[in-house]
Amino acid sequence: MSTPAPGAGSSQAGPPGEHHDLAELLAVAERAARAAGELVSRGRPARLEVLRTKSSTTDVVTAMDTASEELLVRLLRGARPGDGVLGEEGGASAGTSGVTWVVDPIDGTVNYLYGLPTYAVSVAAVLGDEDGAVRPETWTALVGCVHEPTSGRTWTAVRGGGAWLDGTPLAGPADVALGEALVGTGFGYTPRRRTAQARVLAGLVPQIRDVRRGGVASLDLCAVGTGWLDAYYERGLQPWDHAAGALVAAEAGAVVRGLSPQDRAGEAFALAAAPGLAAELGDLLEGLDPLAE
Ligand code: LIP
Repeated sequence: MSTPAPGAGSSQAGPPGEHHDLAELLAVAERAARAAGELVSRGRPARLEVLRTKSSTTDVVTAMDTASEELLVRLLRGARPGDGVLGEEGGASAGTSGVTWVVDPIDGTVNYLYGLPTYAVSVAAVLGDEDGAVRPETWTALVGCVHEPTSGRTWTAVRGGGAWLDGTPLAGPADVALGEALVGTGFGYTPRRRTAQARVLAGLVPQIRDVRRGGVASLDLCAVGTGWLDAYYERGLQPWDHAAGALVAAEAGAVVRGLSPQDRAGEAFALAAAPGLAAELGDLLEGLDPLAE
């Protein structure tokens, strides 16, 4: 268990009159993420079968994705029965507390399917908006935990309280010039979307240090917060892909936004970097028209 987040004790969060103990939420998130990480790492069968596919034949779901999400839901609802859950494999279930858990049971499913060691369990607690909608564009992220089972590395973050890797505060990304930037990104699951993303990447690569494609959005966002990447961007992320990692990056000092500076990170686009690089990279990406199919 990482060091409790300083300043994460009981504090006013969300709309007036709401009171959520951020330290409690973080402890619940980390316990659940670690338990699910234990399940998927120790329980991975030698022959891992694809249960079904989603947006394309390469967008896979394994039995471990499902088992991990079932465990996460059981632990989170057991600890906080009044909370809602929004999970990659199980859809959504409303709560009464105003808090919703946004979970990715295995982020980096293709890596996990192939036996690659980089994948994560991502758990975030968010407050929905005044209408009760739970959407990245309007939610208030309260706490986040990204756990990488193979290394044991665990990133945590608390709204307004900071971000940590295994209890050590994160220094955040360096504000480097575009030409020196190591930039992470990712690709969707359909040929049409990947063609568009490759076009944008071709326009970007000559102007930056280099690209990294890890296949795990939550870890890419944590890498920005840890200074292991200077920036990360991707189009088409699902809420569970970025809910926790975006809070880690933001609490470590990164700007986390959509394509335009005034846009929130969401499915349309997500970008994370130090302030100066975020502005420079964002301008370059806007010029490459990344939302055109
Ligand atoms: C993955 C993301 C990654 C993206 C992949 C995939 P999944 O999530 O974390 O950034 O590039 O295409 O969407 O599907 O493994 O949960």
